Amino acid sequence: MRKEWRILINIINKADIVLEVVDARDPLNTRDKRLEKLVRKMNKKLIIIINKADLVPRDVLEQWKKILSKDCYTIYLSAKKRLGTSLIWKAIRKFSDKDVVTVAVVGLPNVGKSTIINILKGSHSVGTSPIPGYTKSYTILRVSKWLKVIDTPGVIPKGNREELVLKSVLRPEALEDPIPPAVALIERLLKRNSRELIKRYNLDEETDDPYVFLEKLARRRGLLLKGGKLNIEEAARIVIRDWQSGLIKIYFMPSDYDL
Ligand SMILES: Nc1nc2c(ncn2[C@@H]2O[C@H](COP(=O)(O)OP(=O)(O)OP(=O)(O)O)[C@@H](O)[C@H]2O)c(=O)[nH]1
Ligand SMILES: [Mg+2]
Repeated sequence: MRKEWRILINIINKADIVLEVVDARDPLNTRDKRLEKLVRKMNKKLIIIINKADLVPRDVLEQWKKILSKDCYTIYLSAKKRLGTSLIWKAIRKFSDKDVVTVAVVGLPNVGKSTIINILKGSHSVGTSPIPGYTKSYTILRVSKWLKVIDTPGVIPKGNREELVLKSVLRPEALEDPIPPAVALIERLLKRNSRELIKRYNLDEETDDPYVFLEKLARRRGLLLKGGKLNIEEAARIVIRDWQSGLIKIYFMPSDYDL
């Protein structure tokens, strides 16, 4: 068993309730069923928080909530914009009336776990960052008379590099060659909403070819290597970074999946 996994089991053991945070732009792709199975096996209450709701229209959030609610109690909110965050307190109280409740906040890197912890605490107590993998250790915080929360490092799910980039868990700098994962990401984004992607980068015309897209972006931004060749790698990193930090206003819907 991996060391991180063993530590996580220890943390979950300390908790009465586990909050799994997922990204509203792609909840299915950013939930971790292995983690959910573990929580259930350990007989802990699980609540799913669909975070970053500010990046997705309400009717789509409702659709996702309906789907995830089949598996467990689900709420959606925006930690960054502080919208719907009182729902967390209500959800926790719904599942425990202990004098002091301990809650572990878990999920993939970059979904907003630490931002949620800070919202509950009401101050900037733990570090947050658009770069995935920021939180490296566990922090237990007393956020109110009756509530203790535990911030945790993101769990890296199973998957190849392309899949991990799509899930926003692998920073572009960690990739030796960012082009294949960027191509997989761009292909998916173009399929979902090519107009939005073209608009975001001010490109002159539509394309459904991710390589052509990267070339156009490199040209548009004047990304050149010595000798004048286009710096496609840098263009690839830009798209990955922008997706991970929420600058690309594209989201996925249940209808994009075979459910
Ligand atoms: N748009 C938007 N961005 C958010 C929201 N919540 C968090 N973020 C941003 O998402 C990025 C990651 O947030 P963190 O709270 O550091 O995420 P984390 O899950 O703790 O990440 P790791 O520590 O890497 O596991 C930061 O740039 C946050 O500002 C939200 O509700 N909406
Ligand atoms: Mg964190």
